[in-house]
Amino acid sequence: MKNILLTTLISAGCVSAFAQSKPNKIDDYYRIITIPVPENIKMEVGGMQVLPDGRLATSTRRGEVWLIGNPYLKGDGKPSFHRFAQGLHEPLGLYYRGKDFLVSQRGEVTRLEDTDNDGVADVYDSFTRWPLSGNYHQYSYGPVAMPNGEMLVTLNLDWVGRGASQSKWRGWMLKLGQDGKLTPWATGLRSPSGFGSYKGDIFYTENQGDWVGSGRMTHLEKGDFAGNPAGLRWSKEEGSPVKLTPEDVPSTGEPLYDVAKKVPGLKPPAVWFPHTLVGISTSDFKEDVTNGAFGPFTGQMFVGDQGHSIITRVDLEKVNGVWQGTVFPFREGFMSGILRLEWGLDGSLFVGQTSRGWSATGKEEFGIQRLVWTGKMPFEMKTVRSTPDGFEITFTSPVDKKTAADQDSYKMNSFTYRYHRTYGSPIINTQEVPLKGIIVSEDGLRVRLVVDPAALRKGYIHEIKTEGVKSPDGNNLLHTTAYYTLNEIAGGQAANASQFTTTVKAPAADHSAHTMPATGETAANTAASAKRVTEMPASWTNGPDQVITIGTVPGLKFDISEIQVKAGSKIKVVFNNNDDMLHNLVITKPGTVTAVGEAGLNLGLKGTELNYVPRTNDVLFHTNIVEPEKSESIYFVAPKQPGTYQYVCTFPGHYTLMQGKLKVVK
Ligand SMILES: [Cu+2]
Repeated sequence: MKNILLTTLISAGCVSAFAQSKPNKIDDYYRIITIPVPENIKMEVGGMQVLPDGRLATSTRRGEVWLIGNPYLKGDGKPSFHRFAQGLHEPLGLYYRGKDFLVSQRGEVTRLEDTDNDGVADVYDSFTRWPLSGNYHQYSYGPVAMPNGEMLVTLNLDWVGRGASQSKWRGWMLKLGQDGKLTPWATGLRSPSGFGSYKGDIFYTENQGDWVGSGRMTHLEKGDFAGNPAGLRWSKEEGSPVKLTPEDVPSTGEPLYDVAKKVPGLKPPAVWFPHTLVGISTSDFKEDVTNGAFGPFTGQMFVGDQGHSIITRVDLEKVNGVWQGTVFPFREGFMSGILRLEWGLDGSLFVGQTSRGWSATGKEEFGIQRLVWTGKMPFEMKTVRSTPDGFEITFTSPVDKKTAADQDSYKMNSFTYRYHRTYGSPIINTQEVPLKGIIVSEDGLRVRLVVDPAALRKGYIHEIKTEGVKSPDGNNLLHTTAYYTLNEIAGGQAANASQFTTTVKAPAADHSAHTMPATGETAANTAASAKRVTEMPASWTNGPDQVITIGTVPGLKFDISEIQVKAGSKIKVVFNNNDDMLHNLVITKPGTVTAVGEAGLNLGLKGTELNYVPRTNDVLFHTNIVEPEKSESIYFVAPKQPGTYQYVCTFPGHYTLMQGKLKVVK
């Protein structure tokens, strides 16, 4: 069940392509190995590092530091667990310096040392500290070491129904010297749990929220402002390299890339992780420095996702001095929410996990797993690169030239998000990117997709689907979607039509009919609105017969699990979203809740526009997506047929947990 769900999620609606393929399972290439944790240890991983002697050190949300022996499960296959420190306040980062550890606590970085060599820390020194407001959302991350010996910490914003910086340097990345001195580096951060260096530059990952339309990864140079203005409150403080003030940042709803043209210092992301299409909450990332021990992706990045329990793959390139590139789905099916990634000494990847009291697709409360390459070459898109007139895809092994030259093997769209104070953003400005020509290389390793340069849009995510491309022995690609964030268009030689392997026939007319059918969709939305009546019908002169209030609570739950109504009675449902993420409320026919939830998952690019409510007769009534701290009321007449109906949140990834029963009685 879980595997089916996740495969569907990753392929984002291309299930049929998978169904026709020969069996080609990710397990054959990348295997997940679970490290067994004794029952009495709550290993909610917040920080993780591999020690030079092969042991794995972790810090946990419960305030402990553990040293795990034999994490590779050699010999008798049993790991050992040794508690090195305890009593810390939610340490979400850990760094081993040879003779001591630095760990983040909420309010400081603490130095831990074992001076009497009994294997337990006896020194707990305050290395550096910062003020706290007491807000639950003031997570503190790091230190993360840079190749030049410098260290970085980041401080999460408070959550007060929106992001806020209630104490100094919240929303900032700071450099941390070996002397404990903190130097502000950049701000605009909201929830920066993943950061570090990539090819010498500093990057961090961000989660959807207010001012953040979708997950993203941003290159942070000194003085950059990454988008959430709460931290700008401190930009006038001594030592701040940031010049912007909160008043400089307009909430217009234009794409961030366009606003950045008018607001110097605002930094567009290097890549977007389209929300629900490739994860919902990006976390740690690691550059592949394994020289091939982890497969064919050396030099690329692997990125964790907390909410969807997946790892994605990011391939960056620098075009005109600006970082940009592609997000690919990579591996799903981890046991809990992924927070930390670390390379093992053998080039495998340790995956530190915690649900953190929220919830994740992987249902366990916590876990440590190791992802191992089996040595078999996965058939994947390896890179996607910008060209003056489109994109060039490189594959990990040669393609079948016939399917690779077939125009129906590909589909391209571009879209973006709003930059505004609101929580999240729908997908906006979706446009098809029609193909003009295809050039398949002689060796079958590269395919150039040529489009009209006017169809390329800077600042937009270009979704590239390659569902029809097969290997010479008839296998499909393991993953058939790439999301390329196009900040700059590469220079070089435009393709000449004489080079085309395939010249695409009748591009616009034929394709637009079955790709993003704006007109058909709109009609369907109007029809669906009968299921969402937000004003009390005029005929209800005595008001509703029953008013039901349903709220949300953290951990993907409604605050009531069962409601009872009389058949045919007039009902008002008040849906209050008290949680800090997006939810809806969808009432379904008996026995259809799973099908409706899965259909919501499979809406792909259309999802946000439809509020993740699939157009099916199984949906009786629904709200739209409701932002945190907002409310929506709907009015309907309860079904005449008694029975157990259900209500569910169809926001992708929520439906397996967010369900309740609507009992209709006579
Ligand atoms: Cu939900």
